[in-house]
Amino acid sequence: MKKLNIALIGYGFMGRTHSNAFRQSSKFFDLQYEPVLKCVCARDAAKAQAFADNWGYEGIETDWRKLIERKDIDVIDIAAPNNVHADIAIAAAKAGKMILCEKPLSMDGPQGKKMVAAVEKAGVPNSVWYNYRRVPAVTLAKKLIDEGRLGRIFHYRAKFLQDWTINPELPQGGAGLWRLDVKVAGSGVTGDLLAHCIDTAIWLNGGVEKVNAMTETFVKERKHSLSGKVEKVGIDDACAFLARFKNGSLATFESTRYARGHKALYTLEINGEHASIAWDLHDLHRLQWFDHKDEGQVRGWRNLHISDSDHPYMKHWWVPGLQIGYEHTFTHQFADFVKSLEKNDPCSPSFREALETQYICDAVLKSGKTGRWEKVTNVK
Ligand code: SOE
Repeated sequence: MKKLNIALIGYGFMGRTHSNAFRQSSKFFDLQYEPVLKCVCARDAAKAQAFADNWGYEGIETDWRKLIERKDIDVIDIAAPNNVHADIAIAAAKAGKMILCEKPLSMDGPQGKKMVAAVEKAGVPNSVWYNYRRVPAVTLAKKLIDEGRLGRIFHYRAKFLQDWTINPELPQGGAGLWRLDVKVAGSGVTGDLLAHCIDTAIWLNGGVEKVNAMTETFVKERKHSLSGKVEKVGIDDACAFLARFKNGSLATFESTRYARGHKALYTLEINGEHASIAWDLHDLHRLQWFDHKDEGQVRGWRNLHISDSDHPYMKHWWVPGLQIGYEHTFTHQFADFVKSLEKNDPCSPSFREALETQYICDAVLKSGKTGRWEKVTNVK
Protein backbone atom coordinates (compact mmCIF):
# COMPACT_ATOMS: atom_id res chain seq x y z
CA MET A 1 0.00 0.00 0.00
CA LYS A 2 1.13 3.52 -0.77
CA LYS A 3 1.53 5.82 2.22
CA LEU A 4 -0.61 8.94 2.68
CA ASN A 5 1.02 11.22 5.24
CA ILE A 6 -1.55 13.22 7.17
CA ALA A 7 -1.19 16.29 9.37
CA LEU A 8 -4.14 17.35 11.50
CA ILE A 9 -4.54 20.97 12.63
CA GLY A 10 -6.69 21.25 15.77
CA TYR A 11 -7.39 18.63 18.41
CA GLY A 12 -10.95 19.31 19.55
CA PHE A 13 -14.07 17.23 19.00
CA MET A 14 -13.57 17.24 15.22
CA GLY A 15 -9.88 16.36 15.53
CA ARG A 16 -11.01 13.21 17.31
CA THR A 17 -13.67 12.27 14.73
CA HIS A 18 -11.15 12.72 11.90
CA SER A 19 -8.35 10.83 13.67
CA ASN A 20 -10.70 7.93 14.32
CA ALA A 21 -11.60 7.92 10.61
CA PHE A 22 -7.93 7.84 9.58
CA ARG A 23 -7.34 4.91 11.96
CA GLN A 24 -10.38 2.87 10.85
CA SER A 25 -10.60 3.47 7.10
CA SER A 26 -8.04 1.02 5.73
CA LYS A 27 -9.11 -1.68 8.21
CA PHE A 28 -12.68 -1.73 6.89
CA PHE A 29 -12.35 -0.48 3.30
CA ASP A 30 -10.18 -1.90 0.55
CA LEU A 31 -7.93 1.11 -0.13
CA GLN A 32 -4.70 1.52 -2.05
CA TYR A 33 -3.37 4.12 0.39
CA GLU A 34 -2.42 3.57 4.02
CA PRO A 35 -2.98 6.75 6.08
CA VAL A 36 0.02 7.62 8.24
CA LEU A 37 -0.73 9.89 11.20
CA LYS A 38 2.37 12.05 10.83
CA CYS A 39 1.68 15.11 12.87
CA VAL A 40 -0.87 17.00 14.94
CA CYS A 41 -0.54 20.77 15.11
CA ALA A 42 -1.88 23.06 17.85
CA ARG A 43 -0.56 26.09 19.76
CA ASP A 44 -0.51 24.31 23.12
CA ALA A 45 2.42 21.86 22.85
CA ALA A 46 1.50 19.82 25.93
CA LYS A 47 -2.08 19.30 24.76
CA ALA A 48 -0.93 18.52 21.22
CA GLN A 49 1.51 15.94 22.58
CA ALA A 50 -1.16 14.31 24.75
CA PHE A 51 -3.43 14.11 21.69
CA ALA A 52 -0.59 12.70 19.56
CA ASP A 53 0.16 10.03 22.19
CA ASN A 54 -3.48 9.03 22.47
CA TRP A 55 -4.15 8.75 18.73
CA GLY A 56 -0.70 7.61 17.62
CA TYR A 57 0.52 10.67 15.70
CA GLU A 58 4.28 10.49 15.11
CA GLY A 59 4.95 14.07 16.17
CA ILE A 60 3.62 17.56 16.83
CA GLU A 61 4.04 21.12 15.53
CA THR A 62 2.87 24.31 17.22
CA ASP A 63 2.97 26.55 14.12
CA TRP A 64 0.80 25.57 11.17
CA ARG A 65 2.98 27.63 8.77
CA LYS A 66 5.97 25.44 9.59
CA LEU A 67 3.84 22.34 9.19
CA ILE A 68 2.74 23.37 5.71
CA GLU A 69 6.37 23.80 4.60
CA ARG A 70 7.20 20.21 5.56
CA LYS A 71 7.99 17.97 2.61
CA ASP A 72 6.87 14.79 4.40
CA ILE A 73 3.18 15.80 4.59
CA ASP A 74 0.70 14.93 1.79
CA VAL A 75 -2.64 15.94 3.35
CA ILE A 76 -3.46 18.91 5.56
CA ASP A 77 -6.62 18.27 7.56
CA ILE A 78 -8.13 21.47 8.99
CA ALA A 79 -10.09 20.84 12.21
CA ALA A 80 -9.33 24.22 13.78
CA PRO A 81 -11.95 26.96 14.36
CA ASN A 82 -13.66 28.56 11.35
CA ASN A 83 -11.71 31.86 11.37
CA VAL A 84 -8.43 30.13 10.44
CA HIS A 85 -9.76 27.80 7.70
CA ALA A 86 -9.07 30.26 4.87
CA ASP A 87 -5.48 31.22 5.77
CA ILE A 88 -4.47 27.61 6.31
CA ALA A 89 -6.23 26.26 3.21
CA ILE A 90 -4.86 28.96 0.90
CA ALA A 91 -1.28 28.48 2.19
CA ALA A 92 -1.62 24.67 2.03
CA ALA A 93 -2.89 24.86 -1.56
CA LYS A 94 0.08 27.06 -2.54
CA ALA A 95 2.37 24.44 -0.98
CA GLY A 96 0.71 21.77 -3.15
CA LYS A 97 -0.92 19.86 -0.28
CA MET A 98 -4.19 17.94 -0.52
CA ILE A 99 -6.72 19.55 1.82
CA LEU A 100 -9.53 18.25 3.98
CA CYS A 101 -11.45 21.01 5.75
CA GLU A 102 -13.99 20.80 8.56
CA LYS A 103 -17.36 22.48 7.88
CA PRO A 104 -18.33 25.21 7.34
CA LEU A 105 -15.81 25.87 4.58
CA SER A 106 -15.34 29.53 5.54
CA MET A 107 -16.59 32.52 7.51
CA ASP A 108 -18.66 33.65 4.52
CA GLY A 109 -19.10 33.28 0.76
CA PRO A 110 -16.46 35.79 -0.45
CA GLN A 111 -13.81 34.15 1.76
CA GLY A 112 -14.88 30.70 0.55
CA LYS A 113 -14.56 31.90 -3.05
CA LYS A 114 -10.87 32.69 -2.44
CA MET A 115 -10.36 29.21 -0.98
CA VAL A 116 -11.98 27.60 -4.03
CA ALA A 117 -9.75 29.70 -6.33
CA ALA A 118 -6.64 28.64 -4.39
CA VAL A 119 -7.30 24.88 -4.49
CA GLU A 120 -8.40 24.97 -8.11
CA LYS A 121 -5.36 27.02 -9.19
CA ALA A 122 -3.05 24.59 -7.39
CA GLY A 123 -5.00 21.57 -8.69
CA VAL A 124 -4.93 19.89 -5.28
CA PRO A 125 -7.54 17.34 -4.13
CA ASN A 126 -9.94 18.94 -1.63
CA SER A 127 -13.05 18.06 0.32
CA VAL A 128 -15.18 19.42 3.19
CA TRP A 129 -16.31 17.18 6.06
CA TYR A 130 -20.09 17.39 5.67
CA ASN A 131 -20.37 13.98 7.28
CA TYR A 132 -24.15 13.51 7.36
CA ARG A 133 -24.20 12.78 3.61
CA ARG A 134 -22.44 9.54 4.53
CA VAL A 135 -24.99 8.21 7.00
CA PRO A 136 -26.04 5.06 5.05
CA ALA A 137 -29.75 5.95 5.36
CA VAL A 138 -29.09 9.45 3.94
CA THR A 139 -26.92 8.04 1.14
CA LEU A 140 -29.76 5.63 0.35
CA ALA A 141 -32.22 8.56 0.26
CA LYS A 142 -30.00 10.17 -2.40
CA LYS A 143 -30.04 6.95 -4.44
CA LEU A 144 -33.85 6.64 -4.23
CA ILE A 145 -34.29 10.27 -5.30
CA ASP A 146 -31.81 9.91 -8.18
CA GLU A 147 -33.65 6.80 -9.36
CA GLY A 148 -36.73 9.02 -9.74
CA ARG A 149 -38.78 7.11 -7.17
CA LEU A 150 -40.15 10.27 -5.55
CA GLY A 151 -41.01 11.88 -8.88
CA ARG A 152 -41.42 15.62 -8.74
CA ILE A 153 -40.38 16.98 -5.35
CA PHE A 154 -42.81 19.38 -3.69
CA HIS A 155 -41.44 19.84 -0.18
CA TYR A 156 -38.17 19.71 1.76
CA ARG A 157 -38.22 20.14 5.55
CA ALA A 158 -35.20 20.11 7.84
CA LYS A 159 -34.47 20.89 11.49
CA PHE A 160 -31.34 20.79 13.63
CA LEU A 161 -32.17 21.35 17.30
CA GLN A 162 -29.88 21.62 20.31
CA ASP A 163 -30.17 23.12 23.82
CA TRP A 164 -26.62 23.61 25.12
CA THR A 165 -26.44 27.43 25.20
CA ILE A 166 -29.61 28.26 27.17
CA ASN A 167 -27.66 29.11 30.35
CA PRO A 168 -26.86 32.88 30.18
CA GLU A 169 -23.82 32.31 32.45
CA LEU A 170 -22.12 30.22 29.74
CA PRO A 171 -19.22 32.33 28.47
CA GLN A 172 -18.35 32.91 24.83
CA GLY A 173 -14.93 32.31 23.26
CA GLY A 174 -12.01 30.01 23.95
CA ALA A 175 -11.68 26.24 23.67
CA GLY A 176 -15.03 24.50 23.33
CA LEU A 177 -16.97 27.80 23.34
CA TRP A 178 -15.58 29.52 20.23
CA ARG A 179 -18.82 28.58 18.44
CA LEU A 180 -20.48 31.38 20.47
CA ASP A 181 -17.91 34.00 19.41
CA VAL A 182 -18.89 35.56 16.10
CA LYS A 183 -15.32 36.69 15.34
CA VAL A 184 -14.20 33.06 15.40
CA ALA A 185 -17.29 31.19 14.22
CA GLY A 186 -18.58 33.67 11.59
CA SER A 187 -22.19 33.01 12.64
CA GLY A 188 -24.18 30.91 15.10
CA VAL A 189 -26.57 28.11 14.24
CA THR A 190 -26.66 29.15 10.58
CA GLY A 191 -23.01 28.30 9.83
CA ASP A 192 -22.75 25.54 12.42
CA LEU A 193 -25.98 23.53 12.15
CA LEU A 194 -28.05 24.82 9.25
CA ALA A 195 -24.94 24.44 7.07
CA HIS A 196 -25.31 20.67 7.58
CA CYS A 197 -29.01 20.81 6.68
CA ILE A 198 -28.27 22.94 3.63
CA ASP A 199 -25.44 20.71 2.43
CA THR A 200 -27.66 17.62 2.61
CA ALA A 201 -30.55 19.50 1.02
CA ILE A 202 -28.66 20.76 -2.03
CA TRP A 203 -27.15 17.32 -2.50
CA LEU A 204 -30.57 15.66 -2.40
CA ASN A 205 -32.74 18.33 -3.99
CA GLY A 206 -30.51 20.68 -6.03
CA GLY A 207 -29.82 24.41 -5.76
CA VAL A 208 -31.70 27.08 -3.81
CA GLU A 209 -32.97 30.19 -5.58
CA LYS A 210 -33.99 32.43 -2.67
CA VAL A 211 -34.57 32.48 1.07
CA ASN A 212 -36.52 34.39 3.70
CA ALA A 213 -35.19 34.11 7.24
CA MET A 214 -35.88 35.04 10.85
CA THR A 215 -32.93 35.03 13.27
CA GLU A 216 -32.68 35.76 17.00
CA THR A 217 -29.99 36.16 19.63
CA PHE A 218 -31.73 35.31 22.90
CA VAL A 219 -28.79 36.06 25.21
CA LYS A 220 -27.42 39.43 24.11
CA GLU A 221 -24.28 39.61 26.28
CA ARG A 222 -21.92 36.97 27.62
CA LYS A 223 -18.61 37.06 29.42
CA HIS A 224 -15.75 36.37 27.00
CA SER A 225 -13.52 33.52 28.20
CA LEU A 226 -10.35 35.18 26.85
CA SER A 227 -10.87 38.87 27.76
CA GLY A 228 -12.79 38.14 30.98
CA LYS A 229 -15.14 41.03 30.04
CA VAL A 230 -18.87 40.94 29.32
CA GLU A 231 -19.20 41.41 25.55
CA LYS A 232 -22.02 41.67 23.05
CA VAL A 233 -23.04 38.33 21.52
CA GLY A 234 -22.85 38.51 17.72
CA ILE A 235 -24.09 35.07 16.73
CA ASP A 236 -27.57 33.90 15.78
CA ASP A 237 -28.85 31.61 18.56
CA ALA A 238 -31.79 30.50 16.44
CA CYS A 239 -32.72 30.75 12.79
CA ALA A 240 -35.73 29.64 10.78
CA PHE A 241 -36.00 30.19 7.06
CA LEU A 242 -38.16 29.51 4.05
CA ALA A 243 -36.51 28.54 0.80
CA ARG A 244 -37.53 28.11 -2.78
CA PHE A 245 -35.45 25.52 -4.60
CA LYS A 246 -34.53 25.88 -8.27
CA ASN A 247 -36.67 22.78 -9.02
CA GLY A 248 -39.75 24.66 -7.74
CA SER A 249 -40.04 22.84 -4.42
CA LEU A 250 -40.75 24.74 -1.19
CA ALA A 251 -38.71 24.26 1.95
CA THR A 252 -38.58 25.12 5.62
CA PHE A 253 -35.42 24.97 7.71
CA GLU A 254 -35.09 25.56 11.44
CA SER A 255 -32.21 25.47 13.87
CA THR A 256 -31.69 26.57 17.44
CA ARG A 257 -29.52 25.93 20.47
CA TYR A 258 -32.53 26.76 22.70
CA ALA A 259 -34.78 23.74 22.13
CA ARG A 260 -34.79 22.42 25.71
CA GLY A 261 -34.47 18.63 25.65
CA HIS A 262 -32.90 18.32 22.22
CA LYS A 263 -29.16 17.61 22.06
CA ALA A 264 -28.54 17.08 18.34
CA LEU A 265 -31.85 16.40 16.65
CA TYR A 266 -31.27 16.65 12.93
CA THR A 267 -34.38 15.61 11.02
CA LEU A 268 -35.37 15.86 7.38
CA GLU A 269 -38.44 15.00 5.34
CA ILE A 270 -38.97 15.13 1.60
CA ASN A 271 -42.38 14.84 -0.05
CA GLY A 272 -42.55 13.88 -3.71
CA GLU A 273 -45.30 13.11 -6.18
CA HIS A 274 -45.00 9.31 -5.72
CA ALA A 275 -43.19 8.85 -2.42
CA SER A 276 -41.89 10.50 0.74
CA ILE A 277 -38.76 10.03 2.82
CA ALA A 278 -38.05 10.97 6.43
CA TRP A 279 -34.87 10.60 8.49
CA ASP A 280 -33.86 11.42 12.06
CA LEU A 281 -30.30 11.57 13.41
CA HIS A 282 -31.40 10.09 16.76
CA ASP A 283 -32.42 6.95 14.88
CA LEU A 284 -29.82 7.33 12.16
CA HIS A 285 -29.89 3.77 10.82
CA ARG A 286 -33.58 4.01 9.94
CA LEU A 287 -35.17 5.51 6.85
CA GLN A 288 -38.92 6.15 6.82
CA TRP A 289 -40.35 5.46 3.39
CA PHE A 290 -43.88 5.94 2.02
CA ASP A 291 -44.60 4.75 -1.51
CA HIS A 292 -47.98 5.65 -3.00
CA LYS A 293 -47.51 2.87 -5.59
CA ASP A 294 -47.92 0.22 -2.88
CA GLU A 295 -51.23 -1.65 -2.92
CA GLY A 296 -53.86 0.47 -1.12
CA GLN A 297 -54.75 -2.00 1.64
CA VAL A 298 -51.19 -2.30 2.88
CA ARG A 299 -49.95 1.15 1.94
CA GLY A 300 -48.25 3.03 4.75
CA TRP A 301 -44.99 4.37 6.12
CA ARG A 302 -42.29 1.69 6.05
CA ASN A 303 -39.61 1.80 8.68
CA LEU A 304 -36.46 0.56 6.90
CA HIS A 305 -33.53 -0.64 9.01
CA ILE A 306 -30.51 0.35 6.92
CA SER A 307 -28.17 -2.35 8.05
CA ASP A 308 -28.13 -4.93 5.27
CA SER A 309 -25.19 -5.63 2.99
CA ASP A 310 -26.95 -4.14 -0.04
CA HIS A 311 -27.36 -0.80 1.76
CA PRO A 312 -24.74 1.93 1.14
CA TYR A 313 -21.44 1.32 2.99
CA MET A 314 -22.90 -1.48 5.16
CA LYS A 315 -21.12 -4.45 3.60
CA HIS A 316 -17.85 -3.01 4.95
CA TRP A 317 -18.98 -3.32 8.57
CA TRP A 318 -20.58 -6.13 10.57
CA VAL A 319 -23.02 -8.86 9.63
CA PRO A 320 -26.46 -7.82 8.28
CA GLY A 321 -28.79 -6.37 10.91
CA LEU A 322 -26.07 -4.87 13.09
CA GLN A 323 -25.98 -1.12 12.99
CA ILE A 324 -23.29 1.55 12.96
CA GLY A 325 -23.25 5.12 14.28
CA TYR A 326 -22.14 8.74 14.03
CA GLU A 327 -18.38 8.17 13.93
CA HIS A 328 -18.65 5.86 10.91
CA THR A 329 -19.84 8.74 8.73
CA PHE A 330 -16.36 10.28 9.00
CA THR A 331 -14.71 6.95 8.17
CA HIS A 332 -16.93 6.72 5.08
CA GLN A 333 -15.96 10.22 4.03
CA PHE A 334 -12.24 9.55 4.41
CA ALA A 335 -12.51 6.20 2.60
CA ASP A 336 -14.34 7.99 -0.24
CA PHE A 337 -11.61 10.64 -0.29
CA VAL A 338 -8.90 7.99 -0.65
CA LYS A 339 -10.89 6.22 -3.38
CA SER A 340 -11.25 9.54 -5.19
CA LEU A 341 -7.44 9.87 -5.18
CA GLU A 342 -7.13 6.39 -6.65
CA LYS A 343 -9.53 7.30 -9.45
CA ASN A 344 -8.29 10.87 -9.80
CA ASP A 345 -11.87 12.12 -9.26
CA PRO A 346 -13.10 14.97 -7.04
CA CYS A 347 -14.38 13.97 -3.59
CA SER A 348 -17.81 15.41 -2.89
CA PRO A 349 -18.44 17.87 -1.36
CA SER A 350 -15.46 19.66 -2.87
CA PHE A 351 -14.61 23.22 -1.77
CA ARG A 352 -16.57 24.41 -4.79
CA GLU A 353 -19.68 22.45 -3.77
CA ALA A 354 -19.34 23.62 -0.16
CA LEU A 355 -19.17 27.23 -1.40
CA GLU A 356 -22.80 26.89 -2.50
CA THR A 357 -23.73 26.25 1.15
CA GLN A 358 -21.78 29.38 2.20
CA TYR A 359 -23.70 31.52 -0.28
CA ILE A 360 -27.01 30.16 1.03
CA CYS A 361 -25.91 30.89 4.63
CA ASP A 362 -24.96 34.44 3.57
CA ALA A 363 -28.40 34.99 2.01
CA VAL A 364 -30.10 33.55 5.13
CA LEU A 365 -28.15 35.85 7.48
CA LYS A 366 -28.79 38.84 5.21
CA SER A 367 -32.51 38.08 5.09
CA GLY A 368 -32.52 37.73 8.89
CA LYS A 369 -31.44 41.41 8.96
CA THR A 370 -33.47 42.84 6.08
CA GLY A 371 -36.64 40.80 6.67
CA ARG A 372 -36.86 40.37 2.89
CA TRP A 373 -36.51 37.52 0.43
CA GLU A 374 -32.84 37.35 -0.59
CA LYS A 375 -31.49 35.74 -3.74
CA VAL A 376 -28.68 33.22 -3.40
CA THR A 377 -25.44 34.05 -5.24
CA ASN A 378 -24.66 31.47 -7.91
CA VAL A 379 -21.37 29.59 -7.68
CA LYS A 380 -19.70 30.45 -10.98
C1 SOE B 1 -22.25 21.79 17.55
O1 SOE B 1 -22.65 21.45 18.83
C2 SOE B 1 -21.90 20.55 16.73
O2 SOE B 1 -20.85 19.87 17.35
C3 SOE B 1 -21.52 20.94 15.31
O3 SOE B 1 -20.39 21.78 15.27
C4 SOE B 1 -21.32 19.69 14.47
O4 SOE B 1 -20.99 20.03 13.14
C5 SOE B 1 -22.62 18.88 14.51
O5 SOE B 1 -22.50 17.73 13.72
C6 SOE B 1 -22.98 18.51 15.92
O6 SOE B 1 -23.06 19.70 16.69
